[in-house]
Amino acid sequence: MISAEKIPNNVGLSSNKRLQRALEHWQPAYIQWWRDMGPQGFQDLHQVYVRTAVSVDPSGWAHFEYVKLPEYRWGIFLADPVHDRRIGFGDFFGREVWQEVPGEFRNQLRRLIVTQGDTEPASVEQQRWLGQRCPSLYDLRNLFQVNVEEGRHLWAMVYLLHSYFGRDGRDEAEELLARQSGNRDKPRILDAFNEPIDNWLDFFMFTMFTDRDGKSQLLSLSESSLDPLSRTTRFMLTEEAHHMFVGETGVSRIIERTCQLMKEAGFSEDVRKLGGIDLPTVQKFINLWFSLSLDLHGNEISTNAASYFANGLKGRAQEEKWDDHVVTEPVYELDVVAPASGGRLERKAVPMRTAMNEVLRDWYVGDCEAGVQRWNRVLERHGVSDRLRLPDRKFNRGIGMFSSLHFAPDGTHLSDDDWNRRKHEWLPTTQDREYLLSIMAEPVYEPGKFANYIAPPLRGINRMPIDFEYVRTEE
Ligand code: BYC
Repeated sequence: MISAEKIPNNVGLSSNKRLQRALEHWQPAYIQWWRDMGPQGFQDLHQVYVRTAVSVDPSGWAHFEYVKLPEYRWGIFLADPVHDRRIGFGDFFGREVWQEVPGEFRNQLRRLIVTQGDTEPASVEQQRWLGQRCPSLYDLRNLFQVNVEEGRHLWAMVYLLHSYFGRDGRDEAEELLARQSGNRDKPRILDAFNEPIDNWLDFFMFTMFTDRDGKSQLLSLSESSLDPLSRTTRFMLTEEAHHMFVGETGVSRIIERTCQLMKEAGFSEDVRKLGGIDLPTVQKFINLWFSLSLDLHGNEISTNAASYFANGLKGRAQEEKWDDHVVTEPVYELDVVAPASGGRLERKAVPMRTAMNEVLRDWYVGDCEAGVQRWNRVLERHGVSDRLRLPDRKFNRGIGMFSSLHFAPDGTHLSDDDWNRRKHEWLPTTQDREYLLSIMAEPVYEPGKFANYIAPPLRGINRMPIDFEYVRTEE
């Protein structure tokens, strides 16, 4: 239902005056944060054709209208409850799910919710200058759609903090607006969310790979025994799908245009001469964002992950697809770095529960792989023989057991010297970034026009034409 309340919601906020007051108190701080740290230059003068969730049923969460960004209806929406839902995994398997936070799991749950919550405003901060360099109005609108939904996802986590964690939760909610992406003194919690995203190739790779980590983490949280966490993340997942669409099709359209330019240049690979983005550069950005997003899954062997699983707090993606939901006996085999071996790997079996981060990473890698194969089909269709690929999981890791060593994209172990000599072949350099900024310097704000380095999409948003005025200045 469309709600006329100050904070749109389907959680009966008006019947819980204390919570309503707490959230109404947080709201102005949020809006101020959005104005300071959200899309720069697109606050009051522009109207954006966005999808707004007005309820969780299929007709309600795809409601399109023009809004000024600060007036977006950030609301609190939980997916409908599942009748007689039971805990799906871990030591409490089969018992009734919890509607309140059990005291003994309070800290762990708070930590999970804060970590998840922290990523949402972080991504808005990372992307706040992109509007000034957009390749089209269609893309500009997609950027803002992603941004407002990340803002709403922050609301979702803040709702949980305010509702179930009392004073601590309110303090954490304030901290979520105080940390800042890339800030030296108060950075965001997870590393990938402190990386700058100042060009559109970064943005599309981020929405392809990092939002896909969002998908895997949200899938695993949607299995949670804490029912409100499960219901809120389930609804967030419906919005997340569009973000990955933006990333995957964005890169796909760049590849499409690169192929066209390669043909124009007589199948030369040097499309930079024609203002395009060459495939080696695309590959470098895949290498960067895939490896950063692998890190977001945590350590390969983690007692935290084992404990989350045992307590039913955070599970695996699509738990119902597994046979054993308790997992006390099984082991997981993985390659570990043999001690003092100079990078030699050995196969080791560890209790499956301690490898839950790795299990989720497996799911994630498979999902990414399918996306890269779809990109390769564009190359195939154009008769271009180059192929894009995911780097080995050990490549460029900052978290986990491979972070102390260096590996090439094919998984070969490298000495520090070799790595320093060769890393520029595999990761974006300052020159690559300068080149990208040079071709993105002029934003394209004319309806139906696209920057030279990217092909138009196949169709518009919500069946609107491609040359629809997706973002308009106020008359
Ligand atoms: N960077 O035992 P471990 C999204 C720390 S994206 C920095 O593996 P655990 C989105 C860890 O904090 C999804 N530090 O840890 C996408 C711990 O530190 P302390 C976000 C890291 O607890 C796009 C230590 O290493 N959701 O939604 O299993 C746009 C031990 O590690 C990192 C979630 O993350 C890192 N990458 O951590 C917008 C879900 N990784 O306390 C949004 C909630 C680990 O020992 N979070 N550390 O000093 C979790 O499930 C877990 O916290 C982690 C793994 C998956 C992050």
